[in-house]
Amino acid sequence: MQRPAPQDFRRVLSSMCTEPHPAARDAAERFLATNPGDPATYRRVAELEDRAVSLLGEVAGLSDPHGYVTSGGTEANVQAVRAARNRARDRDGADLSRTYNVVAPESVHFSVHKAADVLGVELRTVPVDDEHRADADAVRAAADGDTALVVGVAGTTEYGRVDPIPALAEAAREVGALVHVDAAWGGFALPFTDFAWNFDHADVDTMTIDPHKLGRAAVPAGGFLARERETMDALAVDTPYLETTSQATLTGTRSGAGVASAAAAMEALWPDGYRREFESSMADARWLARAFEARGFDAASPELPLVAARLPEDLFGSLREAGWRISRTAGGDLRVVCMPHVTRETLSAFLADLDAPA
Ligand code: 0PR
Repeated sequence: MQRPAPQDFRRVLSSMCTEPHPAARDAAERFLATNPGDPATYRRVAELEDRAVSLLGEVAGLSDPHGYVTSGGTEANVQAVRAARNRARDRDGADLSRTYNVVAPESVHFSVHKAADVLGVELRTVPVDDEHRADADAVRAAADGDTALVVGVAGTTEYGRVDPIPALAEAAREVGALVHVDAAWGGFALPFTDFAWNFDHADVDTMTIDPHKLGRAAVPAGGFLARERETMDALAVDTPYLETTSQATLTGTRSGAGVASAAAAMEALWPDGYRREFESSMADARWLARAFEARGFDAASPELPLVAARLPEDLFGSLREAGWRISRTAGGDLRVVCMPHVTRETLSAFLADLDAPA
């Protein structure tokens, strides 16, 4: 029987996954059967996780980071909401009848909706401005004494926008809430920009930053970072029969492949490799946005390597039929995510299909 093969990445234009770096692929294969959920037994992978967290801290401007390699951005966002709710409860005397809320821009990833659902907190989403960025005044107006967490996105899923993190952090502090930055996708590009987004730039408590997106690790490898030890303590449960006696992760058995590949990818690429990839993807994104504009399609000027453009419905459909793996924003714009596998050659072929008379 023929061995099944995955699809290749050549026509994948709207995904946040990409080809893992060769060192990350190799590490994933070697550590396939290890479980960082039991760090005392699987010590080698536990050491790699410490290294991965320390490198994630470097990327995110945090010199003494706490955190772990999650199954993805969803788990990291769930944990951020969970930690904030638990810390608010501890502060307020563990009143389980009180409903806390999370304030976030409407551009927040749907994983935060899942988090609110499973954790029994109220999610208050507020409108974004004309540039698809969080409006700090709207966040301030929605926050109150029951706000456990304010979320900002650094690299939004649909438009690649960066929210005003320092202003959001100020709004959070006014009501005593914690601050979470979702840099799941943007985190490995933002160090090479002038945006204020990280732990060093603002009073940020927790962050999602995913090696399995722009970090070029194998799936599954998300990242959860916390400034304070207390945040991890707020997530920990007792694990009496393991060699280690508590666990702060959401999943139990975890992928050693993800952890090892995250460490390997960052060892190989931080910072120069990521910088080169960012510069080339950013140049491609700007080039593509201009190409859309030249054809009369509105395209927002990219801030990170993601281009959103207004394409007619039938054209979008025929490009999909031509085999392009493309998706749209909720507002109907085509989104092209310039991941490392998306080359100028690929984009030229895409434009050639777009120009071809139907
Ligand atoms: N936060 C942000 C800002 C995200 O963009 C995403 C995922 C997440 C959190 C959740 O991360 P996980 O999917 O790792 O749990 N954004 C992509 C999206 O929803 C995920 C994706 C990736 C979708 C590859 C399709 C795909 O082919 O579009």
